[in-house]
Amino acid sequence: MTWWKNLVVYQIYPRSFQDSNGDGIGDIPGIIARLDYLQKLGINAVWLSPVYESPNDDNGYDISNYEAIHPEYGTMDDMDNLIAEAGKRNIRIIMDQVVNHTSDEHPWFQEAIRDKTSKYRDYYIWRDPVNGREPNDLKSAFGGSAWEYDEKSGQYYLHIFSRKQPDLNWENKEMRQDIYKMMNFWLDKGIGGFRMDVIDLLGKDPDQKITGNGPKLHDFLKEMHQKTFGNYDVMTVGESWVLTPETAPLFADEGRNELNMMFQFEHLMIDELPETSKWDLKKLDLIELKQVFNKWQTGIPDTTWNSLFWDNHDTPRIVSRYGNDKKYRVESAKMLAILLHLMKGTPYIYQGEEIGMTNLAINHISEVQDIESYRLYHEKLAQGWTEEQIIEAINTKGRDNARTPMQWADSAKGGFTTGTPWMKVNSNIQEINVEEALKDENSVFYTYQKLIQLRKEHTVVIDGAFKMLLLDHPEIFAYERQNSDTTWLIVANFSDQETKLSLSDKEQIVEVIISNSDKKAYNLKELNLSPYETFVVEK
Ligand code: TEU
Ligand code: CA
Repeated sequence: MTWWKNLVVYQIYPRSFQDSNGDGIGDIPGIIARLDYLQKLGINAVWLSPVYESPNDDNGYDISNYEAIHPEYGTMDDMDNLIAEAGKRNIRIIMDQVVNHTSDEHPWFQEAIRDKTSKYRDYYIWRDPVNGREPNDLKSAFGGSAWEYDEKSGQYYLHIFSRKQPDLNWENKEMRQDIYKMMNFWLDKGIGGFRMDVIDLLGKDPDQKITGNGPKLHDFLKEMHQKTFGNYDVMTVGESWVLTPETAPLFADEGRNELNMMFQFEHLMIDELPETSKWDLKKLDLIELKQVFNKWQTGIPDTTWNSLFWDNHDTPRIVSRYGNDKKYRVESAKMLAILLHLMKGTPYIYQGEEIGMTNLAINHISEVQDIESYRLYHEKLAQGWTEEQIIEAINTKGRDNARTPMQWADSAKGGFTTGTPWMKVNSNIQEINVEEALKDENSVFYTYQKLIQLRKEHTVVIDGAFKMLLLDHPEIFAYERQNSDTTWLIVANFSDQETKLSLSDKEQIVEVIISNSDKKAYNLKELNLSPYETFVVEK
């Protein structure tokens, strides 16, 4: 079954979606209360970021009990209720699965650290010191060494993320069986599938300093498929920051019996200087962006399915990043939506993207919530960056940009919570909020709604071949989708300047399928596009 090719997924970051009890923290009853809104938008699956028990060192990506709901988010009954209520609205719940690491407060790790001879010791990755120091120079994704010393046993444990996120040892068979059992616990609840966190790290060989795509990775994924989701009609999507068109099919090609699709991030890494980090900024080059999409749309086998996304809980808001969040916020947000949703693959919308929510501007480190930005701040200060430079980097690329409370009404109190929100609310809430968006038939919301509808009504959106046009044009992003009976042309002026263009030798008037202008038709011979103007027509 490939039902997941036909739908659009909506990602919920529960902490910031909807609070129901006034503690300022989003929760599961809050999500249930907003299901009608999601149904109106038209999505048919929700990817729910972690709601499990967690000390929240990394906002839930550090799990201390995989089979319990964090009391902040509600109870297991609430969760069952969410699955059922969503099901009534034809929405399936995709659970976030973090199986590369647990929290250091997980009972397995607690046992492992308490008793060196416990069977749980080997559920994690321990090494003796080398010359009185860390076993090697592997770095944590959040800065500093990936090895943490445990005084009591005189050994180091591995943590690719924070030291409160010890890596699981996938070489240990019993550990793997325990994880599979836990995954089946969720599958038996009738969930719609899994989003697998940092899935490429499972086969790591830390002694060789191999983290991503290690030698046993695909054996583990095949085993996981066979023991868990392979036995259910669910969808799976894996996350990998180092994916290439060559490695994607290894995870997601139809015959592989591993995952259904992968998240790759190449299109979101081209505004940084090559071989540096996400904090070293570079201006977006549209031609480069088009090359990346072209590569992923045409450079992988037909049997490997793409996922499509601009935003998630780790990345800045796309309208602030590749669009224009000031004068042309609405136009550019619609442009970005149209360009992405009509490519080949399953689109994902991150909460708030559908109303064009923007980045957050902070002035001071005390306003930062995210562990990654917090660690960065101290690391860069030590390296001699000025405070201003760091705050600017955080405002541009920090993860908090995506994590501000959902803007439901013209004040947080009117929508997200009746209490004090757990994190800063964006100051543009009066102008950008769901209530306003629903009232305005020209809002970004209705463009997303229509795109979702088009996918349901026109197979060309799902199975049409992709052909990039005008690859070397510095302002235009244009492509075609074509199947046996239909050809769609998608054209965007990806710039804040007026742009003239001709796409036909003769007069050719074509009717609009969707656009961000009020024109009903376009003459392909003579196009005069205003900033960010985007249209789709049948040829
Ligand atoms: O993210 C994977 C990951 O590699 C991130 O650290 C990413 O590099 C960073 O967010 C970019 O700024 C996943 C989750 O999506 C993220 O929220 C978690 O922090 C991380 O795994 C650890 O579980
Ligand atoms: Ca709450």
